[in-house]
Amino acid sequence: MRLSQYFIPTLKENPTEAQIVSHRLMLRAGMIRQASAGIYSWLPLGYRVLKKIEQVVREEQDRAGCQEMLMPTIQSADLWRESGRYDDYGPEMLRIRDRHDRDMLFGPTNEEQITQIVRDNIKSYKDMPKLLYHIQWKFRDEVRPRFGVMRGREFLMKDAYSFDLDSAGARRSYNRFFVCYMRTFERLGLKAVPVRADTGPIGGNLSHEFLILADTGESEIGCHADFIDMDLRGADLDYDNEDDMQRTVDHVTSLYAAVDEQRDEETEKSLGDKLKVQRGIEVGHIFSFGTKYTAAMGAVVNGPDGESTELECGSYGIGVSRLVAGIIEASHDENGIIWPESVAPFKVGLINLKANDEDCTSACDDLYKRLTKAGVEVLYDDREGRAGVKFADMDLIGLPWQLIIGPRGLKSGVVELKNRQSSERQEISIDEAFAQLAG
Ligand code: 5CA
Repeated sequence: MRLSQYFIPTLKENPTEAQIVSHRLMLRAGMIRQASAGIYSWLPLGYRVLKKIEQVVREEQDRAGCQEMLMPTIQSADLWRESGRYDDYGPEMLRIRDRHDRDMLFGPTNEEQITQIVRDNIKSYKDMPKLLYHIQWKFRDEVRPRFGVMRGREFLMKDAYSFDLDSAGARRSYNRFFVCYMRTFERLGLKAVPVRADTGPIGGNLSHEFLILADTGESEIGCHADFIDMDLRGADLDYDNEDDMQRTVDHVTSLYAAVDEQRDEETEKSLGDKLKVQRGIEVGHIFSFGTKYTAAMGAVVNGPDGESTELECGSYGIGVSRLVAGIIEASHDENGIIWPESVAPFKVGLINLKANDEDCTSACDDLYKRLTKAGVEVLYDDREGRAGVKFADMDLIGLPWQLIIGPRGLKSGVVELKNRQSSERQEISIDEAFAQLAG
């Protein structure tokens, strides 16, 4: 993509309405614009990141054996009357009436919708278990939408649902998502701490929140220092081995982690210098709630003994749009965003230091074409203008690599490759730069 043609309305000044760094940087880098309170448009750069995160989340759901589908944003109120949540949900639910005077709503979550689908289409124990998910916009009329997409009213969520024949099966599904979440957040370059949690309006008896550590987080957590060093990505986790998974989950949950009023003074004292107290952002939440919805809505299957059996369920959410802000909170410096490579909107920012110099421009154009052809995503700053502005913009946007090409270097056959994260700079030949980035 040529920057001269890209729609990326960057801002030099800090917008006054933004109280936290991710909100400031998302506005300044031209990623989002507010449409109304807690509702945002995603501009091209922001949308690329949103899609990248969505894709990592999707790949890890698929790997865990969960099947993607898509349910609507608008749901019927009658469905929610069946579960009893139409009245319970209160003013957070956006209620709509259609032209036939039927009560509808913009879904804040989809337990009822998926339970209806399973109830109407699965009749036998032989079709169990089922793990299903979708990635869809939600609406919650939050009292205080704030911090940009961190706490929006409209937001993108991955929500998955598990259906099992019995509680042992439900526990296996829960473990599977637990492990899947550890892997997902690791791939996104985040340290996420699983914390035992309240189930709130979703209900149930077993629940964990996943929090990433950031000073601007809305919750205070106390946790064992081992969470900070834990690395599950390299672990050879095998979803087919239930015992392995239970071991992993047991190990992780045996370490102390508690949030806000659930923190325990005595345990924290006993941890000594192993205790980490930090603020956190909730990026995921998993629940096991037994037959709460299936019983209310009559979702049963014929069991092996011919008896009808209520299904045991769980639901598993990840805040996809919140993660865009969460990753920035966890990864930035005074100059701007530092994207982990797995979700960066482009891998490389190619800076032409002298766009009115024919040789320099032809070298840049050439390399841009070669890299693009090799499948490398490049944002090419081909604008005329001052080098300082280009450096500042590129640092603000935060692509993992900057490739800086100027007439002086070219004379001696070198270009500069800068790593945004480490600020390390290398002077190398064009071919070496190409090999490093395309390799
Ligand atoms: N049905 C369950 C799980 S599928 C559920 O709705 N869980 S939740 O309420 O905890 O939401 C799941 C995730 O969505 C949260 O962990 C959070 O990351 C994200 N989320 C919730 N509310 C908002 C919001 N107002 N803005 C942005 N993200 C949100």
